[in-house]
Amino acid sequence: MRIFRYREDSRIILGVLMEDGAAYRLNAPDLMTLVSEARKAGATTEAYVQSLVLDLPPIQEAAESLPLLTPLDAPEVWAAGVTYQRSREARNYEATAGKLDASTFYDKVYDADRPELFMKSTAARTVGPGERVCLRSDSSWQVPEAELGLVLDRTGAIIGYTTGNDMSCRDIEGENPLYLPQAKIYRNSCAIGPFVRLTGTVTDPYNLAIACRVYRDGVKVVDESANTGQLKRRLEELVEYLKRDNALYDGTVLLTGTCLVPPNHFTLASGDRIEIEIAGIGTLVNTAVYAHELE
Ligand code: DO4
Ligand code: MG
Repeated sequence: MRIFRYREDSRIILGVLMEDGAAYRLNAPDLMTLVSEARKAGATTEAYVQSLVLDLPPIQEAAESLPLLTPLDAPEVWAAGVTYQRSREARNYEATAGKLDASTFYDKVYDADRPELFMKSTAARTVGPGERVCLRSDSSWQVPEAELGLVLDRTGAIIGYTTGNDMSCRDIEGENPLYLPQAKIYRNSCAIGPFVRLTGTVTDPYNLAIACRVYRDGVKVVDESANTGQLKRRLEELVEYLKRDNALYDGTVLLTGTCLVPPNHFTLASGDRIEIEIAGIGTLVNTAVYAHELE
């Protein structure tokens, strides 16, 4: 059961895509309102949504063909880093100019109890499906990072899963880890959506195929795939550290780190089409452009 939003004329409509492929409009303003209405009714969100659509006619169009938006306005997007061996190798490469015998703080954080967590984005910097993600004008080594996103409520409960893109500048981070915020946070540097799959309908979040493809002038130039089974940490462990002495807001998204890094020679170019697919969760498609091209 997947929650989404789409635009109809000037209105934003909340919808649900059921396991049988039928989609319905929901009479609620947003996902977190649904969650709180379900709690008040003493039901799971899944059961509550099921009861809402019981006598409704399905939407005529396929959900994927609607003008989809971010599935929620996440007030904050946080991200975990170096949670997969693949990410550890990539960070070591960019930080040591390929001298992979050097042990780095990336090795340390991979094995440490405390995970790397950082603030990734705010609602204003986060875009949805079909929108443009941005490239920095002062970086020449930029990549998408395909990540499983957790949608959290204010207590840290995992409400559902979404697809995320943690756009990153490998040269800026590689030059000095203190530049991480600049390598990670800038205009349109984060994309999420189009769906939030409700937690109760995901059998095993540690067994999701994840793929990242980049097309340039219609030609596939990146084609990487992996599985969330390679995640070094438990999801609850990441949430527990995020919550610690912190305030969480309903609808916070936590990206869980990337297991897919394009080959080291690759950098994104303006006009590239980025597709990130997580099996059963959804495919997020964005085009990369320089920030000045948004005007
Ligand atoms: O250490 C920097 C960030 C790593 C990251 O974003 C990831 O592993 O996904
Ligand atoms: Mg990342």
